[in-house]
Amino acid sequence: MVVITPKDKSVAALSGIHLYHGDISNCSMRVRMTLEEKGLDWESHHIDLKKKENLDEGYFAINPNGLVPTMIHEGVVHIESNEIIAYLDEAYPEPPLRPAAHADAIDTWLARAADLHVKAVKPYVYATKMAPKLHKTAEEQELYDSLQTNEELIEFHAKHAGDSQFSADDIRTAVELLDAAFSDAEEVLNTYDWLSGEKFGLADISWLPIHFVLVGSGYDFDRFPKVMGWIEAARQRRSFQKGILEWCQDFADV
Ligand SMILES: N[C@@H](CCC(=O)N[C@@H](CS)C(=O)NCC(=O)O)C(=O)O
Repeated sequence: MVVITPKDKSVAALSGIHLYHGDISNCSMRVRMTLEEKGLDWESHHIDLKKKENLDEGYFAINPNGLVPTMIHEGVVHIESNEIIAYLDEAYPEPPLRPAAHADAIDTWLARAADLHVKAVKPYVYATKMAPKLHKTAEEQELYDSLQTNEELIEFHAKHAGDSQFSADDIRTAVELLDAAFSDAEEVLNTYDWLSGEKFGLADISWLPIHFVLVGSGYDFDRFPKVMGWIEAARQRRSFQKGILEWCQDFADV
């Protein structure tokens, strides 16, 4: 659980579940899916990343990294999507999404998703089909630098601002890491129906949004037939429809 004390103290007065999230954000998708799986009501605070609505002092006063999602649960501010979904599963145990028999493997998938986000998922998305929509002008980058204090994020965003581009090395590294992860997923899916084991769970919720934004960015999944079957099964779930498709029908076309 990653709980923070925001500069904006007014959010402590919010009751219930409030989610600051983005339609195209894979990290937001996993929280929306979990809320749907758990049947929880939540209040939406939508932040349009293509309009750079997160580059706002007011939002940085809630989430110091200026990232979505941020979940406020009874006035307590939670960040980090993979931590938020694990927290929700503990706070609302039904239906269980992290069965004991597969808990370690599920935790490993969640940690891997968190680890690969800035190293692989984000560079791939920002450098491919979505690049023109996510590109920051020099002015937007200047505003970003005035708000952001997280060194990793400053470095990441400087790579695609103004005339800068991600290097071929950045993209190669991203693709290698993603290929390795989906090869491992293919192996798990040779044995089980879901990445989380016999039943749909948090590992699926963590990785389905990654697949969704990568496929929308042009990543080739034909090499992974089990992964493709997994997606077809997942698309039938209400949480996929409500958490992903209702907000973002086609990642590349938004
Ligand atoms: N580790 C964070 C990453 C959050 C993140 O990078 N969110 C993206 C959307 S998926 C975002 O807000 N991007 C805007 C930006 O980088 O300025 C999490 O898992 O919640």
